[in-house]
Amino acid sequence: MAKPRVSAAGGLAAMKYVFARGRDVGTLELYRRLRSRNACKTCALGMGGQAGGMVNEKGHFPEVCKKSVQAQAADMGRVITEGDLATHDIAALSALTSAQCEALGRLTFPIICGEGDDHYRRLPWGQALDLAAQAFTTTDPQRSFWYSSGRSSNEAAFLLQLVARAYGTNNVNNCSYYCHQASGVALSSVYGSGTASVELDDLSRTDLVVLAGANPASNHPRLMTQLIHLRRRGGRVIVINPMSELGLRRFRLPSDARSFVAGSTVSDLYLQPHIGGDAHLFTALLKGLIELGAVDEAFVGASTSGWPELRSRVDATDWDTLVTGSGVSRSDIDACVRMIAEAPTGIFMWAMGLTHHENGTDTIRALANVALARGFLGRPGCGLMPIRGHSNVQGVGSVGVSPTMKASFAQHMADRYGIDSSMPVGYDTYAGMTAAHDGRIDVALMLGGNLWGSNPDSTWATEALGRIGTTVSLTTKLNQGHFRGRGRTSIILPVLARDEEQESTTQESMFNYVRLSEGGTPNVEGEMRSEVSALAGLAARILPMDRFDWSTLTGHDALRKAMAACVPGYAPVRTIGQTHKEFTIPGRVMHQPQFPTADGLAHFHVVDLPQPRGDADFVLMTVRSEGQFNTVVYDEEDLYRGNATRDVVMMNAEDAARLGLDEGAPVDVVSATGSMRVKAAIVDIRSGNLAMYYPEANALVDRRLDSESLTPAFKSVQVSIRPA
Ligand SMILES: Nc1nc2c(c(=O)[nH]1)N[C@H]1C(S)=C(S)[C@@H](COP(=O)(O)OP(=O)(O)OC[C@H]3O[C@@H](n4cnc5c(=O)[nH]c(N)nc54)[C@H](O)[C@@H]3O)O[C@H]1N2
Ligand SMILES: Nc1nc2c(c(=O)[nH]1)N[C@H]1C(S)=C(S)[C@@H](COP(=O)(O)OP(=O)(O)OC[C@H]3O[C@@H](n4cnc5c(=O)[nH]c(N)nc54)[C@H](O)[C@@H]3O)O[C@H]1N2
Ligand SMILES: [Mo]
Repeated sequence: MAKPRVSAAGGLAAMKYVFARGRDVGTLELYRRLRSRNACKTCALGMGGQAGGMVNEKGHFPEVCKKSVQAQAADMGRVITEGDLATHDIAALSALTSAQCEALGRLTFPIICGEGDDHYRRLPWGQALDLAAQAFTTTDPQRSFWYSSGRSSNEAAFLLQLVARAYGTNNVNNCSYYCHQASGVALSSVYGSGTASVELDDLSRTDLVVLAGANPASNHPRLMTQLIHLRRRGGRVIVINPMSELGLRRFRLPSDARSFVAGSTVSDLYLQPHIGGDAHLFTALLKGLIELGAVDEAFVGASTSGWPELRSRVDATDWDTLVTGSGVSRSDIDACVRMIAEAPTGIFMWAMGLTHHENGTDTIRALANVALARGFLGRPGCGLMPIRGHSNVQGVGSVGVSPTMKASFAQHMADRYGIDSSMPVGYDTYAGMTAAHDGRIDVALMLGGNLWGSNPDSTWATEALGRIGTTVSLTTKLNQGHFRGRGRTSIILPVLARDEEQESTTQESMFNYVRLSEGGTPNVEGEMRSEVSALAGLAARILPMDRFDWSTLTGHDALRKAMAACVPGYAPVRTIGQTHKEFTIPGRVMHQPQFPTADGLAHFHVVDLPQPRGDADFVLMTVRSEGQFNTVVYDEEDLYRGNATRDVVMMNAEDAARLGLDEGAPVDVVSATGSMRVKAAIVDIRSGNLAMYYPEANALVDRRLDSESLTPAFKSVQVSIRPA
């Protein structure tokens, strides 16, 4: 069995890491940057902003995690030189691992690799923008594709979608299609808004947290403070996860002496369903609550619709189906039902473990059904909370980087900028990739991100991106996608991170809180420009000047005025640059049983359960380690799962014994899409289920999508294991 080097997550190992990175880049400088008034770069929990770095929305200090230190240190230090590019041809760069790409350092000048060239070379900004613009002006806008990751500012994201639409296409989308889109679709159908119904304060009042399909000990470490404080107040935490994650059992809070020394217990009950067994499990919990008489009939009667239909479906579903389908024993289900029934208030939260499935949207509806049946909505301390990924992924979506526009937003775009509201609906992320694979994309603009590493079926992704005429990337650093997922011509423009920008920027947290980042200066010298300035440079070259004077939109204040006028709920952003007053977007936090649906009610949904698992030997999920941020790998080791390297397949001890495999034995993992030779790593995971690391394992992930959210099923790949 793989033995983690630590007995609890967080704690000293995390602190040591902070000091080691400090030694690399200068401890004082690192601390100064972490404390600067900028929203934290990593997850969407939303630290920093005007209260200063390492401070949360409630003003609590210090809130720092290993992730923010990694991300911060990574933007400081080494730079890529022209010599590096001359000595490494594309073949050599393509052979680099993610960690090696990251170690190359910051990109500080524009570069290009033309059709047929075998090297990237430096070129001046003016020429880079001219060449990029030429790719846009010589094709039909419908043959272009615009993508944004979730780390960019609201100002840049708003400008990106405006430029794309003024140019003539709705082909604008962001990484949420591969992330929390299922949550947005499901929540809109439940309560008429696609984001969390809670604010940070609700977490400090609730009696119960149900945490499903998420590993915040690695991915949202600041959330651990809330869970541990909840338990100290006498509340309870239920974890639903096929894998026993060390940090969801025991965690040491670096900011709390007692927890730091002794470690804190995180969960009261830990259920390990099959991968994809959640819809069965939530239905079982609902059936149990009904049988126990624990349904909040008053809330259900007055504030919801759809209960009678759902109830008869649940009554008609037998316990055997639910127990077998979920993989959780009846006694565990009963214990969980009792805990949910005993709690006066509760918050249900989840992440990719629920969204990355073909029935992702329905699984979240099944979760919402349980919360609604207990009346855990429309009251303080209650609600539904998708644990968002990137630090500004929610803002990027709010300000319009999406292939469809809300009616009022579209009206503003038409009135102010003359944007044609009859343009066809644009490509979502996967549709854009498919169009590229079919040879229907001539030019793509990427504001951050790594589409190559994030897509399923890496061979297909390489082909798709390689068929694009010109790819234009705006980035802080180079990643594998810039080498293995390039257009025939690829142009890369170096940009500033949010804490290096001359002008302030805004971001939106998962609690619907809009923050102001005041910017700063870069720690490395170079020609990097702000994201807005790079986009504006492109806009000036491709947009018709007769319809609107686009040059008035290059300043962040001007963009904030435009956002205040166009984006629902963003009015206060108009003056945030002067007042520094951060704000919660009105109408999203739900403390009254009155919901933004047409009938004002919250809606139950009858959920069809997925078919029993096929005859594949195993189901594989692809997950993150605590040493990476998405496709960017910082450390080979996964401290919390006890893996020294990433080329492993994590499996249950009984499964390994049945296959005659010891820890470290070489195996081939084979799917319909590909095969990888890795080593067996024995962990505590539900038998019949496997885990491997993203992004490497995208070589195995097939291209099945959830038909409602259009998100790939990154966490349910059918595979077999062959001893090598
Ligand atoms: N350090 C760090 N922080 C990050 C990121 C990062 O890469 N590194 N990425 C950011 C982004 S963009 C995102 S979206 C989030 C991702 O945050 P998470 O969603 O927490 O990350 P994952 O590792 O993809 O998967 C989380 C958990 O889902 C469980 N799981 C998998 N399949 C199932 C299932 O079928 N059912 C259930 N119940 N559980 C399942 C896995 O065992 C794993 O513990 O984190 C954000 N924060
Ligand atoms: N198999 C599998 N695939 C997955 C997932 C999975 O769990 N399993 N998870 C999915 C999820 S949840 C997500 S969100 C996607 C992630 O998809 P993306 O968001 O496309 O990928 P990232 O790896 O987050 O992008 C990192 C890159 O962004 C750039 N960058 C960093 N900071 C900045 C900045 O300040 N400005 C600019 N302009 N660029 C910057 C750098 O080039 C960096 O290398 O992947 C998805 N793919
Ligand atoms: Mo994500």
